[in-house]
Amino acid sequence: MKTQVAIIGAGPSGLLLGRLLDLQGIANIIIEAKSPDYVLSRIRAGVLEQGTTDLLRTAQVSDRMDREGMVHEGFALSFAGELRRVDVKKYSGGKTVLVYGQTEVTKDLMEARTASGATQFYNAEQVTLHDTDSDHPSVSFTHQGSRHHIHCDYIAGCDGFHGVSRQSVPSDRIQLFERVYPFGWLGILSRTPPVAHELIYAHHERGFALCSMRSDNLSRYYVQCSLDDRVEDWSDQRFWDELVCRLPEESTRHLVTGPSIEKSIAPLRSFVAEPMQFGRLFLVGDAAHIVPPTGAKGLNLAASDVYTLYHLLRLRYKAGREDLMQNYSSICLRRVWKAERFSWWMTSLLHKFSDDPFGRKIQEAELAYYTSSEAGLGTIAENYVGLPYEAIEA
Ligand code: RFL
Ligand code: PHB
Repeated sequence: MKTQVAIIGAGPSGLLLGRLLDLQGIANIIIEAKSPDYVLSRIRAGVLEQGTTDLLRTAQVSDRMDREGMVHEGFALSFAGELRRVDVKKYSGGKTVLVYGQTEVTKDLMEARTASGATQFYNAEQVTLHDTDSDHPSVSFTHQGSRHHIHCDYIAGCDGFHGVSRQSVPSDRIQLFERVYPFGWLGILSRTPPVAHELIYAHHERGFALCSMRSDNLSRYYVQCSLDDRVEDWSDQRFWDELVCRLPEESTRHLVTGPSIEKSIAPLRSFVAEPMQFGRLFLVGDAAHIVPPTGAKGLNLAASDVYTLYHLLRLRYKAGREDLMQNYSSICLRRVWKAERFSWWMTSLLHKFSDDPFGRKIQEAELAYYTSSEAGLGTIAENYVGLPYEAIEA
């Protein structure tokens, strides 16, 4: 088999890149290790930056998102028993975010890919990358018992943190930067109306909590938990009791509880691989970097990588600008590190790291300072809505 771009992974990065290339007539094949149902069963991000929604519109997969997504103009920070609103729209010069789940984004992209008839292989096994340093790279894999070999011009490694793409780079050519946090997030989804119209990020002496949502009758809540905790340790009742403890009373008055329909624990990690390109292999999204979810940046950062790679490939195929491809890593990394910084900062500000009351008081003072200063609110807002994308020079 032959194609122009082989895409490893059918998460949001791989599907979005594939869709954008399809619309430009740039041939691509997606190779995914899991089944479509498995990919759709992962409940992850919920907040989309304007850059991400604009890109989904360019990809012509935005009809349902624009109908069902909820525009949010702000969110609340709760600390020391108080609730303070961050007017994101006001302090970012008019920008907003859209609450629309990653599962729905993925579903919309999968439907568009299936409708277009573009080639894709799910349940691929033993995916292997070859000759990425040459001008004739290829990918081989086993599908339904047969071995396949795809020859291509470029490989996009969109296969997440545990994927094969980054792991196939020799260790002396890649530098890894990492911080693992000493706690996780326990998340539940419940078919109940959200406790508030906007998200609430809560700092509390018992640990962080987050109230989010997917729709008017679907809530997503998180509490900071120990890395030793297992999902089985957390009955629904224990979860709700803990959430109530960590929220201010004016919020919990409106809390509607109910059975969880999903419950999972995610560890928190900051991670960046440098560079993000190796010959003809380009790492995209979680394959190259991970952020703790506190800043809602993971999926949005994946989208900005896709934006960069898509525009470079378009210039490569439509204008013969092969020379620009070498800029991919440096363009992406400039934005990646700023989002890493914001996610690390939000995580440091809002979580319980120890029993040290001094640390908690400093966090409360920092929250009080940022939420009472125009400059502080501006800093939070401009990062939360997403820093601008770098123009791709033609
Ligand atoms: P994904 O979504 O991990 O998709 C990668 C795809 O590659 C497949 N794959 C392979 N395919 C072929 N061959 C192989 N050898 C392969 N190995 C893996 C996988 O099956 C998968 O389908 O990466 P992508 O597309 O870059 O998208 C990134 C986002 O998914 C990610 O940034 C966010 O979901 C991060 N994240 C969150 N971000 C937020 O903004 N808010 C959140 O609340 C939030 N919660 C989360 C998260 C990530 C989590 N992970 C990774 C454990 C919660 C969790 C649990
Ligand atoms: C979510 O809705 O899952 C969500 C929202 C905001 C975050 C993280 C997760 O910062």
